[in-house]
Amino acid sequence: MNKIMDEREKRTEWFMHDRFGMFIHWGLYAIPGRGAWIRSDEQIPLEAYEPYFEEWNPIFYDPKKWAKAAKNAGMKYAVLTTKHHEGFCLFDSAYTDYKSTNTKCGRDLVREFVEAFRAEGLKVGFYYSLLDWHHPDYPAYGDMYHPDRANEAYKGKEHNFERYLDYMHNQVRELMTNYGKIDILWFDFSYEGHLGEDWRGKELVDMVRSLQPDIILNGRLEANGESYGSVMTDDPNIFSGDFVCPEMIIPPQGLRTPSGRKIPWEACFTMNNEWGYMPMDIHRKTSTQLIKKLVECTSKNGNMLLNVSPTPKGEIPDWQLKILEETGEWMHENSDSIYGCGMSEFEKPEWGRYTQKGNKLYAHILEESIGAIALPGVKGRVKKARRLADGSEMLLLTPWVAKEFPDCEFINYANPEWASFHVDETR
Ligand code: FHN
Repeated sequence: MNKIMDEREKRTEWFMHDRFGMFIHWGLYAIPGRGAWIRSDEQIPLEAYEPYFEEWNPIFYDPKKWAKAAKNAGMKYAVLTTKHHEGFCLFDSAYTDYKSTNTKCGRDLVREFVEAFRAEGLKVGFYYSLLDWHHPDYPAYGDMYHPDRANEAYKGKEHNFERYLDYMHNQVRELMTNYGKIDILWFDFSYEGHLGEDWRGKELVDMVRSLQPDIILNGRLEANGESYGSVMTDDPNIFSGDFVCPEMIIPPQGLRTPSGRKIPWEACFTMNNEWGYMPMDIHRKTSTQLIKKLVECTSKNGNMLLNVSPTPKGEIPDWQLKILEETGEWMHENSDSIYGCGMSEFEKPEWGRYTQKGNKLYAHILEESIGAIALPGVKGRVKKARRLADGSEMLLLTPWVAKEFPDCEFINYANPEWASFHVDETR
């Protein structure tokens, strides 16, 4: 018995059912349009970054449109960057002037996000950056990530990290208090010298859980570049979080503790290898590629958080809306094989992946099939097979080779296109 793991399992039940969420990276960095890390990558001094704050005015921001796009894509929850590393707050914080309500738009963008996504029945999550490249008490000179890490003007500059932690804790308290029920708190990120208790992590988690008892936390109060932290053990600590959040990678198999307990996880992905808005990007993925990754996450008991990067004017780029629309078309026919599904008891087939929910086995054919396909280890356990897209029957067959492979069922599948079907293995 482990109280933290037992409570974690209960809290994440909905999360591990819903499987698919929208990540939204939005901030001043959308204006330069060269990525969320632009201030650090180009070591842009604060005074040179300031014009973006003066200019910020997302006149087309309509989160109701975002929420509809997410819902129609089959997404069940959404996580918005309330504050990314640049320190600009998309919410009306009493602790800073560096916030959206002090820009030309004068709007609490987080509040509108929460209202719009809740109205569409989606759960809402807040991403909150532990790093803050704007706050004067966050260490700058020599910090491995800070834009002013080599700026001589910051050499020997006094900072009071405890005062920064007070600021950070106060903002998290605002986010947990002023916006109603929040379902996910997505901290980002920890690194050498800044992890766990360095953030006053226990105090922070105790505060969050007292204000939002059902909220689920990712593990990045503790996880750093090398390790996911104690969440991977049978003795997770107070700031290990409720789920592991691998980034731009899917674990080789499902995650379990050494004693075999499932560890909830969610892999986050961009659509184009960049988190922030980029008008001229080239690495765009296709909806088919992304759907296959959603299937893979589900087949390994994990979730997929798929990122969109709105423009400075507040719109999700058309090409990203198209991907969401195509994903929604697939989910319209196949979501039974995702929601509430997880890893199958059967070994992964060579031609694709299985997801399973109770006695329903979902076969996702990811390779072009030109004839029958074999389902190893399933012999005698299949009652019927139906295409998910239209409910039509897929015939079990016994090709002449069958007797050589007694543990296989075979299904006639000569359609050289990718599809999913389910088989009832009720015997
Ligand atoms: O530095 C951030 C990055 O910009 C982005 O927010 C990702 C999302 O998981 N997290 C950090 C990099 O690990």
